[in-house]
Amino acid sequence: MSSAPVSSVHPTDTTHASTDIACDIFCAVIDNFGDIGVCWRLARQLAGEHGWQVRIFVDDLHAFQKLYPALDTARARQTVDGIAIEHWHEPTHAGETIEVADVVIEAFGCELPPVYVAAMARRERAPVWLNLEYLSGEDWVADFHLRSSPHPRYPLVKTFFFPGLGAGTGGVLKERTLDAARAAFENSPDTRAEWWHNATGAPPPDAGATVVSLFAYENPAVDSLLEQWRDGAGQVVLLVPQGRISGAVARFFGAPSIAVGQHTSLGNLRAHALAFTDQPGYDQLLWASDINFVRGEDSFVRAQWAARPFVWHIYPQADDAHLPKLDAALAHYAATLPAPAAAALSRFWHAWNGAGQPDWADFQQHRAALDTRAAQWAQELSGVGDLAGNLAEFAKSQLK
Ligand code: TRH
Repeated sequence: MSSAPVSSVHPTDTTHASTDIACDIFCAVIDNFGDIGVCWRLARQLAGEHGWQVRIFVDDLHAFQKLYPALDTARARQTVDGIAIEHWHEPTHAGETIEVADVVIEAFGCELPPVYVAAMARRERAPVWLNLEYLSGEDWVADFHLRSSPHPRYPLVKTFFFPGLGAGTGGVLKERTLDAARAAFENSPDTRAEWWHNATGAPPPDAGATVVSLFAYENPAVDSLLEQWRDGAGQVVLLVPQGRISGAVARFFGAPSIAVGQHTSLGNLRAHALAFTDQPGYDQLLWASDINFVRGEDSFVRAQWAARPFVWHIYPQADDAHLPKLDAALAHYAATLPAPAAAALSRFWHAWNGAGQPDWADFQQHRAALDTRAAQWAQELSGVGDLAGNLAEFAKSQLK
């Protein structure tokens, strides 16, 4: 699917840019797309909006290529969109020639190569060393954000940079051009019609239909939800980018798979299989939908900026460590929702994360309140500030 140019998000506003700051980002892909998804977005913002010279070390170019199809997975080194990309062979490799940047970001606690850390210690001026943590809406995050810890052997200090959903945290990533890109998409019937044509081969559905995008891990609740959509009173148009839940959706329709670009229907449910796109294309999918099912970290954030109701399939952790994070996000997101709508949202999110069966009618009866809250929350979250901007400001204060 090609992205309509009017609504793509490219961070190219370099007002107040500082081209003299070099930044290295180290990214180890644990699984899926969130690790590289966040790092790539951050890299593009630091380069495009702040004018930094950015280099990313990433250990999985195949995962990266899914988000950025022009990437050459065979190359050890390449430059795309002005950003240098190194295929990182953990744990010792640190590029052909070790050149330590002014700002060094280790993403999600990945270990920096020991030779690189030793070179950081030898550098005339120690770099600003940041550990970019995973996002959580929990209250403790504000207390730990920007805490630092001295290296046990070297004269180096590492600072913990915590994304978050509330005041006093690092916030979440938001490109300067994002709101304008969304408005352009929403306000142009031609752009939306072109999007539907490119993504699904079909025109936009009738205004009365509910358009749902579905990006999720394997989920035992999906059959129940598909049944409710099939048997429900209103028409549901389901958009499923290729991924871990695609097989279950196809099986519900009695097929082993649904080819990209194909659609299938049962009762009041019509499902379209979509290609996995680049990141700007994924934003457009969120904007084309009324309700978005998202997962992990980055799509969870993008759904919030899309300002529509969403359902979060949180990344499951051992010992249910993810459940307090789910509730913390709900506490922020549902804070000013009327109590019955907040309770329905909480029930639905919990059911989608393993506790009970999702009740679509219960969710839908609060749609007006959920729609209003989604737009309001996007405004509130903007108040925390964009993560790339917050990070750049902190780093610059340390470089003075
Ligand atoms: O893929 P995720 O589940 O990623 C992660 C990882 O599992 C990670 O290890 C874990 O720690 C983290 O979640 C919490 O979900 P996420 O974070 O939403 O990343 C998906 C990325 O893929 C996001 O940048 C959006 C992008 N995307 C596209 O670019 N095109 C698409 O078509 C789709 C569906 C997604």
